[in-house]
Amino acid sequence: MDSTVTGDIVTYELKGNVALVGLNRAEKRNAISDRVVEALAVAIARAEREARAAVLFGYGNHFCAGLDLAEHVERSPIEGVRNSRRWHAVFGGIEHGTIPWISALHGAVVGGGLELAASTHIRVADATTFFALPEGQRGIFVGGGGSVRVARLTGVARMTDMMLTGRVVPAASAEAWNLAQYVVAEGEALAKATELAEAAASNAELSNYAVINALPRIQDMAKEDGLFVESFIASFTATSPEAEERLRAFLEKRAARLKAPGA
Ligand code: 1HE
Repeated sequence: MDSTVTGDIVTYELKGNVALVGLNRAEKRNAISDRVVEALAVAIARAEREARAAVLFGYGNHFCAGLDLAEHVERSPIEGVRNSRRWHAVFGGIEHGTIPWISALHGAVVGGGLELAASTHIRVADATTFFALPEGQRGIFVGGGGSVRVARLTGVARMTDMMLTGRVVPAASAEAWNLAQYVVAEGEALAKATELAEAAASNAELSNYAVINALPRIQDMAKEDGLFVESFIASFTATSPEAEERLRAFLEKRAARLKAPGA
């Protein structure tokens, strides 16, 4: 394994062409301090340069306890705005970068931890995972993109319930709530997320870019605008040299065939 650790608070390893990025502050349940945000930004930039897909996970018993509340207590209103905008910029680098991100979730995925997971493209939750938005209990509001990203995943009604009542959503409900696309047995999220990242990494880079950048934007467009944009992206990706080679490989029977699940 080509492996490097860039810092103690966020770890980085390159396994083949998949970057493994770990939140490594287990003694504080991987709470997101300013240092964690900046270390994440470094790891995201490095993954963009070196990898074709990335996995985000947390060390210890929890994926992430959200915003570091100890730091937040000291902030003035304008510092709070700057902090939130920085989270948006860094998490936006995951959501609208050039490579797919898969998060491996376990234990608490709460507050800003859920906002971070929501910026990844695929979420894999193990059986110990629970989701919550305890901002109301702390006297604050989501500030890491949750009102946009979490609300789009769960729907506004479910997010409103989580925020108003402190409802904790267990792994067993994660797929129905659209908080995770996969639910696996305890301890298996990282392996599953890595397997999915390897699959995504084998796609054409331009197709992955279109999926993670065009698909969410098209959802925000009027129907006719979305169809119009889709045609251009379809033509642009299909006429790339990589697409031509992949299409030829299929026609010449050099490409793997799809298999029915379990076959
Ligand atoms: C923290 C944080 C934190 C733990 N900021 N220090 N997030 C929350 O409201 C969730 C708060 N945390 C918890 O509910 C629990 O810690 C957990 C369910 C995640 C884990 O429980 P447990 O029993 O394993 O750990 P613990 O004993 O509660 O915490 C261990 C240590 O981590 C302890 O510090 P210590 O010095 O006493 O050992 C905790 O204080 C510390 N810790 N969570 C700071 N979040 C951009 S807007 C986003 C807004 C939000 O994210 S609001 C939600 C914040």
